[in-house]
Amino acid sequence: MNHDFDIHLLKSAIYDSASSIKELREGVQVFSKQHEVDLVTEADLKSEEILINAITKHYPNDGIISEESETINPDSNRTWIIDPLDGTVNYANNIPQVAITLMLLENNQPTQAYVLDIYKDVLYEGYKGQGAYKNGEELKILKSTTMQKAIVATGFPYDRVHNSSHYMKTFEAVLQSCGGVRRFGTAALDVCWIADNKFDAYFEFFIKPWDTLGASLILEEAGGKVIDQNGGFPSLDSNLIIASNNLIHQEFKEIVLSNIDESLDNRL
Ligand code: LIP
Repeated sequence: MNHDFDIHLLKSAIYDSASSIKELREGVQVFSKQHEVDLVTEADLKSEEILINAITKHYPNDGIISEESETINPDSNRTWIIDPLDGTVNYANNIPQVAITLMLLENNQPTQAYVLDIYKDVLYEGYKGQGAYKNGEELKILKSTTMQKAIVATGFPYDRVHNSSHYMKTFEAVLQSCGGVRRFGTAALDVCWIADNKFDAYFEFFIKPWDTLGASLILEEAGGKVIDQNGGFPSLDSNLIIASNNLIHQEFKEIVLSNIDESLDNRL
């Protein structure tokens, strides 16, 4: 990689956030947000503080959208999106599948992204039109698969507690068509792992933009394909993410889109 990107000035902050997340794991206190199963910890808040401070120091006029805070400079045409701790339920239960996402949107287009896999110390990077990288090495999808053999990752939104039936039709259709389903609980890594030749596809309803937008840029730059419920690259308003290694995109997209429960029709 020969270019300098704005996000490079924030690299040390993302590693500082990761260190604080690891340090705060001992004796972690967990709080519920809107839904009882939607959690936040002191580590989410500390990680967010470190990243927001770094962005406002280097790029004071830029916007910031972050999971746990109010939006900063909402009218800027450059907006940083932060997920300070993706996989909070994993973290709270000492399951080492946790990530931080930091990405830049310029005129609503994702242009630069980092996803740091905290416990494996793997940094995924993506730059619009300029490739994807894993710990500095170019990342390309090499795995070849059919839909019948594909390993599909997914997750469920927090309203699953009351509305689980809304998500079963799609889940069952995918279960019947692929080689295996995985639910690892960290959406950014689910998507990056398609780029990293582990998973072949991913779908999830009502996943928040900070969870998957950065990883989606990384995946597309590695040769994959990501769409939302309207068929285009995801945006801040997307309600369904369908991602794949591209080879099975058409088939996978049809399985998901033609098996959406009608209770979701007016919510998508
Ligand atoms: C979580 C995801 C998980 C998904 C949940 C949730 P959090 O993020 O990454 O994979 O299924 O809906 O959004 O809340 O742990 O940062």
